[in-house]
Amino acid sequence: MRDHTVSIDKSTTPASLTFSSNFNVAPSFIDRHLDEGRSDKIVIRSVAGDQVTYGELAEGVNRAGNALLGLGIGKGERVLMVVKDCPAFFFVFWGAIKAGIVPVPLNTLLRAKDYQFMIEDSGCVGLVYSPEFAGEVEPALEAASRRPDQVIRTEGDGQSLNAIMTAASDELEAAPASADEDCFWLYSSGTTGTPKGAVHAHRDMVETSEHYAVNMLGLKEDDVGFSAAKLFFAYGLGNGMTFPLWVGASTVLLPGPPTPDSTFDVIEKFKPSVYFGVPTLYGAQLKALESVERDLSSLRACVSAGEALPADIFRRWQEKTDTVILDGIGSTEALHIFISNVLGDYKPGTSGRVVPGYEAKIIDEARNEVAAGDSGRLLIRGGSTAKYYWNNPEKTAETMVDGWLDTGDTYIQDEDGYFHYCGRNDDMLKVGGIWCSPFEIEAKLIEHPKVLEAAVVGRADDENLIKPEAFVVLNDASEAGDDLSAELLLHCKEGLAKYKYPRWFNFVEDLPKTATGKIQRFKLR
Ligand code: 3UK
Repeated sequence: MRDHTVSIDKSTTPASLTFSSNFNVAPSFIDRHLDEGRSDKIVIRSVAGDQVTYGELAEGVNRAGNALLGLGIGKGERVLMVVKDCPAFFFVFWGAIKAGIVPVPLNTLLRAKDYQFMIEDSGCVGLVYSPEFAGEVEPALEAASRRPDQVIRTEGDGQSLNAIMTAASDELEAAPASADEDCFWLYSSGTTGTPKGAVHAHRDMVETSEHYAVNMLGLKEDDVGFSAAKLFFAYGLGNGMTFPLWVGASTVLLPGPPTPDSTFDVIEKFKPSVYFGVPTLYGAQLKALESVERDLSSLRACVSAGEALPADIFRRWQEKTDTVILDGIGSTEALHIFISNVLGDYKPGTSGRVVPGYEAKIIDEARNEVAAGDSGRLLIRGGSTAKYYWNNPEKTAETMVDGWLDTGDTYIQDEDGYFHYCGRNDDMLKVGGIWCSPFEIEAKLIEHPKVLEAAVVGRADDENLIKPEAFVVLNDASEAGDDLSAELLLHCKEGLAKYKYPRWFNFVEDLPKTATGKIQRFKLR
């Protein structure tokens, strides 16, 4: 086999993937398209007006890789990315990988305190950010106990990545690597509130693209993908970047926040064939469709992930748009969806069946597999799962056992093989598809001088989607009331990522606790 190639035998299900011994994944997703005659095909369209062809993409990737090397960033060193959905995201991510550097895309909705942790934890040598996020990134750099050698904005005045790329060479050899070597990281906040860097290998994006995008979604060269979930999420990274790139298709980018209006505008203007959303957004879109007509006729399939899709949202969306929403469960650690519904085989209200290429088992407390119809912990195994958590051997040992990944979710598999979601094994919440730690919200509430104690739990709203609810013990109970609720709400909104504020406040006299003083959140739910 030549260098940097993967051969795919589709005569079996799952397809079997064989990687060349020298395998850097960038040429398979980027340079291959030049050989296959797609140089002039547009791969990226953006609401901001950008259009990028496969030829321009390959050139931008080489320039960005050379720019990072020129800044002195070496093989295996990390570059954090706080970059909006735009062509630069593609250039930096793939340029780094091609150059043997490890890109680490970060959630752009976070606050300075979160970035500070990641700057310190990752030991990154570089940080690239969109100027829009300076307000949170710069204070994080100030506060951090170590500063990356190279901090650079994607664009704007002075020394920007853009300017360095223009001066850099447009030729770059892919750095030697192997299918199982570290390639990129994604931070996950699951299980406990502290983010953990999930380290992914070069093979992982090939595995998800082939097993999920090609085999389950039937994604093809003439598809146009649109992901409301941003590229920095594993979900968005696949939907909006790796999947379209894998099959030679194209993608539409929305740099701003995904709202019913902004997403409908994209669908009407760019006519995507596959749309990727999250339950909360589908719910909001349905609400909006009660009062406006929108043309969604370009869609052949819709996908939902991040949290369970209520069957009622599935049904109403099908009624309104005549398309089905394929719910699937994925995770940052698995990189993408491993149990899913598919066109022609779906059961609303379930996560579907195992994606060929993955194995799943549900186990009890004694780690024995449970019978169909019984609930237990969901473990999965497959070629795309993270190798380990950076700097966190305890969590690695807890979560990744004998090649199996513990999802932290409780599931029941029914007689027909469909998986039914039954909640988390921990107190973590998914809000709008994004992790939300009750501990973090509680800590914020306790910072307020009038608050003595606080507990946060998930509560289903009128669409059956989980949102944070706060139970608060005050220093002076007589201050309880709507004014104080409003004050606490403002306090939370100012200090936490936007989606994390409690939607309900309850003032209580005390909190249910164990003998050792641990809050019993399950009693409040
Ligand atoms: C929950 C779901 C029920 C579940 C993700 C698709 O969400 C993604 O990754 P995260 O690391 O969270 C993983 C956790 O989220 N979850 C996700 N999807 C569903 N629960 N039904 C679902 N359909 O608790 C899981 O353990 O943020 C989703 C692709 C890639 C992803 N990273």
